[in-house]
Amino acid sequence: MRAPWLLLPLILLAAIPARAGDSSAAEQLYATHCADCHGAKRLGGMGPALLPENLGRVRPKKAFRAISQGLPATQMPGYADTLSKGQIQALVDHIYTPLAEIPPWDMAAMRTSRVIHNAPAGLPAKPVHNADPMNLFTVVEIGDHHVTILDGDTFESLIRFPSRYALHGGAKYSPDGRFVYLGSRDGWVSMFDMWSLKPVAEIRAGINTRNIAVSSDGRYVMVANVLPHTLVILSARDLAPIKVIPIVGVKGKSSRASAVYNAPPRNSFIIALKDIPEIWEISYEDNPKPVPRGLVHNYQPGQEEGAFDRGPFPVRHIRLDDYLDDFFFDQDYVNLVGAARNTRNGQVVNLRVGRKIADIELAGMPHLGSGITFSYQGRPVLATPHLKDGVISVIDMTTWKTVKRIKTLGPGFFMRSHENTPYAWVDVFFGPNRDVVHVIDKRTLEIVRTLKPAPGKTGGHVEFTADGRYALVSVWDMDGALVIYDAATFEEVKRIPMKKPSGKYNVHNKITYSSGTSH
Ligand code: DHE
Repeated sequence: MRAPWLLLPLILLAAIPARAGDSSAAEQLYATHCADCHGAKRLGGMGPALLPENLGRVRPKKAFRAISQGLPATQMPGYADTLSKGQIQALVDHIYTPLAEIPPWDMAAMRTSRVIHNAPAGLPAKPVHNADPMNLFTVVEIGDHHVTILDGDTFESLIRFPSRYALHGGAKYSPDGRFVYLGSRDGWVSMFDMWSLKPVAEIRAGINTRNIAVSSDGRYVMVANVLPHTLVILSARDLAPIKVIPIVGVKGKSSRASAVYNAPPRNSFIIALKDIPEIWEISYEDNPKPVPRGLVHNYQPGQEEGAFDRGPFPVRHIRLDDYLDDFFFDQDYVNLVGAARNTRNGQVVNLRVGRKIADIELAGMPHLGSGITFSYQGRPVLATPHLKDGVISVIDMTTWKTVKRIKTLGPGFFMRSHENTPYAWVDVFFGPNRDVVHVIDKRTLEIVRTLKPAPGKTGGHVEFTADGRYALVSVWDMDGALVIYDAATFEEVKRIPMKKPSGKYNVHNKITYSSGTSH
């Protein structure tokens, strides 16, 4: 696979005087020192895009340090000897300034970006390794932008390869578990064959992407973008672009996508939107039912042709009374549950009737894909950490009432479990106790153990092996590790050094849509 982001050549030019706030001098500095690798318009090239939307998680101070000192383990050089502090600050200000117009990223741009590494027709008919293909893990290491494919029985790495810059969100698998699809914040989608251990194809489907989803029939990958305001449908066979759907609401306003998920029993993708109070459902069936354009409830039989979106990929708009840019589903994919923008409560939206059916007590925004569902005293419940409070909400999914709020040692990002374990594991991601992981008994909703995988280093994101016997926890540090615990005794079994491992995704748990993990 091509190296993900290379070289920012150091061009020793006479210093251009610039102070913070002097935009034309900053543009000139950018053109001289950065444009070769990061693109003339900051949209990325061999280096990542340098737009506020893409830099969201990098603080300006860190960007200042990166420009001054370079970035270890990459080919980004330091400019402290070439540029003055004022010039570096001017560059920092420049890259945090939004572009005046959202640049287009159309089919032509996508096609130009597409790389076929190994054509699907030439791939082997069976795995080239002896590991159980159903118990493999894709582990994303964001520290140095690599991916490890891990054997879930031996906990040995089968391959470690460079990824695109800043992969984010869950890795998604083809329904048979053979191919893994990875999305990067910069809009790259990469497809990797877990049987031959070879990359298949890559495409840049957006300038800034939220996440991707794969259809249950294994034919399509949908990409949800922030920049531009589009959804993109790709062929899951080789990432050929099929359709770009502009995100424009019933009132004509465009929106950033928040997330896309596959809804298996519905044969559709469900999309949450950031700037318009709507949820979209897009069927990927061959002969989808026509969907009324605009409001779900406002059509009459006999309306003229143009009133219906007859597909393919027709957009069903579900209107809401508040923004809902974060949700997950019940196990039947009938209801979706999410936090409302007002941050005081959550909403339950029933996909059959196409409207909100309940408000729930879900203050504060959980991180997307953070929660799980399980059975508690014979009732289906959902449990989710909150991004801002040290608490887990457990909510009855029949009455939508809170069953319990479990206090933790700090706000968490991810909660995970498995059908074969009575325990749910949740990290504490923020605050002085960010190095601990709690184990909660699903039968009593009590914390029964608090683990500290690496004192002083953030511990987070748990995923189980296919049989639920082992729990894998990340130590989020450049000098980090994947720590494997026996899920029944909580004893450490193995520790594999890794560079800031973030998410890890088990093939079986993902393709069976286990209730203990994200979908
Ligand atoms: Fe994530 C999943 C959004 C910050 C690591 N994150 C997701 C998903 C969304 C999302 C929409 C679901 C994708 C899916 O499953 O396909 N994340 C957001 C945010 O809005 C937020 C709060 C701000 C932002 O920067 O966009 C955010 N996320 C982070 C981080 O700071 C994390 C910890 C580090 C990082 O890589 O940026 C982070 N997000 C993750 C991970 C997943 C994820 C590891 C996949 C979890 C899983 O098990 O499926």
